[in-house]
Amino acid sequence: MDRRGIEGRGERANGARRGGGERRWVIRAVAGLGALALFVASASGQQWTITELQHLPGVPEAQDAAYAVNESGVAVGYCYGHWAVGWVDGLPYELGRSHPDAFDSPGRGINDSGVACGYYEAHDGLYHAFVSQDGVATDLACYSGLTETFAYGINNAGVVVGGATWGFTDAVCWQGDQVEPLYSDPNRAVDAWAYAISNTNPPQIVGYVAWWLPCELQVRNAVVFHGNNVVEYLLDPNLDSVAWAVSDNDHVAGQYGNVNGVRAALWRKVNGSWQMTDLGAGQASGVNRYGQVVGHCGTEAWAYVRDGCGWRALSDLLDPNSGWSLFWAWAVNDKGQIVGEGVHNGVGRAFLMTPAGCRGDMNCDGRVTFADIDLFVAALAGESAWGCRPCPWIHADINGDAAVNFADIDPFVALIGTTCP
Ligand SMILES: [Ca+2]
Ligand SMILES: [Ca+2]
Repeated sequence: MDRRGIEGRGERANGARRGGGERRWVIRAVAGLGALALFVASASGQQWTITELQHLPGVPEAQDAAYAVNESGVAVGYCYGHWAVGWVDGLPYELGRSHPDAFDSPGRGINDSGVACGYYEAHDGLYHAFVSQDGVATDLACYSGLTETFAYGINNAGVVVGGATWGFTDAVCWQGDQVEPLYSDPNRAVDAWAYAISNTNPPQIVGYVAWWLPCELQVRNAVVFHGNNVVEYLLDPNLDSVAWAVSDNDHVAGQYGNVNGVRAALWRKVNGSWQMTDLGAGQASGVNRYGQVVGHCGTEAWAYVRDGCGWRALSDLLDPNSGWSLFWAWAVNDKGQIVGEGVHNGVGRAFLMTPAGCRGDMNCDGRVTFADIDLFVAALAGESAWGCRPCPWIHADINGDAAVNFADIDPFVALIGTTCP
């Protein structure tokens, strides 16, 4: 069975204020630097680059997809019908094969050490979860009564999350050769899936639990798993919702359903409770620590990259003559790199998109200079005041807390004169 059908896998400056004296000082400091900026020529213009992730040689042509990307820009995914692949600098490699006749295998997660996870279908028709390291894949354990396993996410500690299923599904977590249920309903009335795990300590694990209703209807509830069948709901349990991704600072992305259909959702934990932002029609599959979200709407990849332009087609960020149609954006790393799937010059290909600029580079020219000061000051007025500009407002979040405020001023000043990595 092809499981792809069931997967998917704004914040203003927060108003925090320092003491009056210190506040006056930082305003004077930045205003003084701003005056200097008048004498410096500025360059601007967000330039996203898109890289085709090459098809594995010798594999029949079909749709390729990249599902995950780590902080080094190494992606993992799928060449339809084939063993799982990864890409380094756009060049493909096989993730390693734990079963000689395995086929139809997506790589679903990769950590910053390059350890990947995914699953494959064997010729007995059953799916098996695996991890792959240094070209060697190993099957993940299963427990009694369950015959199929699916691995979706792996963190930097090597903890893998996913589902184990046989007619019903338990959300599970693997550590080394141990497997533990995160949520397992003894009455088998609830299905649970875990899709993503953060690098925090303790890790945040997100997914959904779903109750079967009469007439084979199922209502899913986006949750954070705390183990031992304890879950934290992200939304009113009467609304269908799924959490597909989690960042390392309490951002969760997913979807929910209301009378207007399926909506992309971004949750953020604020003062101990989860607050949801409705991004618009569609589904969100990936999120990073800056609250940038990627996913799809209809037949197009969409994204919310915090440039003040809202949730919109990812193709808007590309040269219209790129030759690409983008279907689905699956993941975004903390550098803002986005992976997904689309069609390039008529063939189904996976892609990696890389934004120009970096933190502190407010005009996206690749350097942090005096020319960025006025724009940084403008960003301090908040995301809505920033408006829709070619370079993300979130570049002014220098300390990486997903807010832009006075706490970012000193680290911004320290970056002046540097070049983006
Ligand atoms: Ca700049
Ligand atoms: Ca910040």
